[in-house]
This record gives sequence, structure tokens and C-alpha cells, in this order.
Amino acid sequence: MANTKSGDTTSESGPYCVSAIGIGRSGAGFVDGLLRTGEIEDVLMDPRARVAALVIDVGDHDLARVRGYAAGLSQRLVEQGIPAEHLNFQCISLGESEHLSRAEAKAMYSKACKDEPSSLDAALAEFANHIEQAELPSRAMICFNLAGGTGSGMAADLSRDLAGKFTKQIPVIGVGQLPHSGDGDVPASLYASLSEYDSLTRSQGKGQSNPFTGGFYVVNTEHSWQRLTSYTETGVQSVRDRIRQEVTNKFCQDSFMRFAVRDSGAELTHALHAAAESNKSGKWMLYNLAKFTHPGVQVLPGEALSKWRKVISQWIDHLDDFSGLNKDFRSNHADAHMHAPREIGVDQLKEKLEQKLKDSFLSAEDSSINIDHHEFFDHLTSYADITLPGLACADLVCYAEAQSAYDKLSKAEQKKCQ
Ligand SMILES: Nc1nc2c(ncn2[C@@H]2O[C@H](COP(=O)(O)OP(=O)(O)OP(=O)(O)O)[C@@H](O)[C@H]2O)c(=O)[nH]1
Ligand SMILES: [Mg+2]
Repeated sequence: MANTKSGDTTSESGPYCVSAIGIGRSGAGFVDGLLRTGEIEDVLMDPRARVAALVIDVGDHDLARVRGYAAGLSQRLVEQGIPAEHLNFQCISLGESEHLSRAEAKAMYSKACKDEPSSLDAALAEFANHIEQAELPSRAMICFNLAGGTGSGMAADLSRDLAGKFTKQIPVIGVGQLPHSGDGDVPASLYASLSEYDSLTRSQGKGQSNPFTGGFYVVNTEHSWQRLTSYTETGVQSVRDRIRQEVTNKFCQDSFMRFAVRDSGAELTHALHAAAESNKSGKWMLYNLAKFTHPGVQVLPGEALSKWRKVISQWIDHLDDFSGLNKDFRSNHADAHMHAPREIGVDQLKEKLEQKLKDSFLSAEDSSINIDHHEFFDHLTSYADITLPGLACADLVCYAEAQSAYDKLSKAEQKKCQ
């Protein structure tokens, strides 16, 4: 039987600082998500806190937004009397490219490290050094999209290089975003990328060790994509699709970072502890961003609460349809944070979510669930951050799909994916 533990976890751990490196467009999106959380300002109020943020891409195109947010945050720190140097922001554009294959990205990364003097090497050293000045415990994240070229190509080498820069034990968490069905066919390179991170996160001993000492999260975006695209059919298709892409990706990245910093990191601490307890070594955690309502879609402000309840319930029922996991995957723990207006009926929703998680993802014996409730500042949006530990790449539906795309490539094309 699964046991439900309603979680006030704050007593379990003190405040944490979260720092992040983002590589490629999605990586930069995670970092701007971190910089935009109000909580990061609260964390930085503590004079013992230090936060570092580093974004790396191969061109300037996808870096403008994160630069803007970093400038805005620095300004707000000054306004609040927080020394601006407690936040270290660095932004590196390595070339003038748009998209690269994974092999090209690796080559560019390696060249950038060998350049004399290497701005990349210096940036990693500055990032690590800044974090180590904090008197509070810190975590560092390395964020990227598993389906792209730049981020997925560079993150493995970068994670090893970063490990070499720390003189203290700072847990490093990998955060790899998965593509969703709106991205089109699963790219063949995703097979090489998932395989590489799977083997990297299991490597131990003989000069090889897992650089993601704090764990590895894969971020599922499908539920959020489905929630946004169902019931919205107006406007020009191409414009609609582009906006949906942006909204889906941003919502997932922002939600992940809100989860990571909420309660000064206590929620993440709890999820990571529970995962470590239940986890077989090196296995990944799924961060399933399950979105239940989106402003103005399917149910409108002023409509009966019973309709809101019905819609949320319908989208809880979709959890297994859009989890990205193979049907036979089972975890022994689920950690969920539900965000929904109180008037919808918290106990009812929790019960529904708990039953669905048990039925769809948990093993029948020795499993546990933690479900917390929060209210999102926008009452028209409801969603859940769900952590399911214990998966490997082969548990993801997209892995087999990517493998079959990869198998159809010529040897030369396969090499570009490596
Ligand atoms: N973040 C974001 N991702 C998108 C968007 N449109 C498509 N994607 C998907 O994001 C994945 C690629 O991830 P990116 O983060 O753009 O890749 P990258 O690391 O910059 O690597 P490159 O492929 O070299 O640009 C693919 O699955 C795309 O289909 C968007 O507007 N924003
Ligand atoms: Mg890119």
C-alpha cells in the first residue's frame, strides 16, 4: 500500500542557494526562469547567500531575453539594498551559429576550452568560485534540451569540467528537457543524447565518475503541450504553433525553477532525499509538469466550480497518457506539488491525484507518496510538479522512437549525432 505523507518539509532542511548553467536556447530559458522567481530575491537577502548564473550558446540570438532578466534582477537587488555582487551573471556566445549537430557542438566546446586564454574555462572557474563563497549550502544545475544539438552536445563535457573547478562538495544536478509531440518527429540525435547521459550518470570508478552528483532530472513537457493545444483552434496555424511552443517551453522551465527555489530550496531537498532513498544508483528522476488548466481555455472565469473541478479531474486522468513513460514503468515514490485555487476543493483534488499516481506509476508494494497543495498567483492556472524517481532512458517512450530514427541514418549521419 502506498502511504500518503502530507508534507511540511521545512523542518527537514535549512535554506539552499540554487545556481545554474544553461546551455543552448532551452538552457538559457531555465536560467531566465531562475532569475525571474521572486524567491531568488528573498534568498539573496540573506547575506550568507550567493547565486551564480551562466548561459552559453553558439550565437547571440537566444540570449537577449536572459540578459534582460539578469539586468532587471541586478537593478531590483540594488533597490532592495542587497549587494549586487552577491549575484554573478555571465553570458557567453561562442560563435555566430544558429543550430549545431551534437558532434559540431562538442568540437566547438573543445576548441573554446583550448583557446588561450579560454573565456569558457575562466567563466566556469568564476561560476564555481562565486558559489563557494556562499555561507549557505548551494546546489548547481546544468540545464539543456536533450533534443537539441548545442546544449545536449556540450553539457556532458562541461559537467566534467565544472566538477574539476570545485574545491568544496557542491551537488551538481543535470536538468535535461525532453521534446514534446508539437516538436514534430523525434530527432535521431535524441537517441545518442539519451544514451550518452544514461551511461554518464551510471559511470563509477576507473577514472570515470558521474559528474551529476546531485542527480539527473528529465523534464517532461508533453502534458503542458497537450493542455495548451487542446481546445485552442483559432488564428493562423503557424503563428498559433509558434506561440504554443514558446508558452509550453517557458511554462515548463519556469515551473521547474519555481519548484527548485520554493521555500528556499526545501521542496527540492525533500524530493531529492526521497529519490535518493528509493533510487537505484544513477537512475534518473522524471519531473513531470502536469498542467490541468490554462487561462481562458476550456473553462472560463465565472463558470461553475463544478465545471472547473471536472476539467481539472479530466486532466489528472491524462497523467499517464502524457507522462512520456512506457506503461510498464513503476516507481516506488511520487513527490507532488499541486497548484490549484482552494475553492476547487483541495482534499478532493489531492485524493484524485493520489489515486491516479498510485494506479499509473507506483508499484503496488512499498511505495509512498508526498502531496502538497499550493495556490498559484494566477488562479486560472492549475498544475502539479511531480517527481518520479528511478527511471532509465529505456523507460521513456521517445527513446525507442529516437532509436528507430537513428537506425535509419547512414554511418556518416549517425556520427553527427554523437
Ligand atoms: N525553448 C524552445 N524550444 C523549442 C522552441 N521551438 C522548438 N523547440 C524545441 O526545442 C528543442 C531544441 O532545443 P534547443 O534548446 O533549442 O536546442 P539547443 O541546445 O539550442 O541546440 P541547437 O539545436 O544547436 O540550437 C527541439 O525539440 C525543438 O523542437 C521554442 O520556441 N523554444
Ligand atoms: Mg540553439
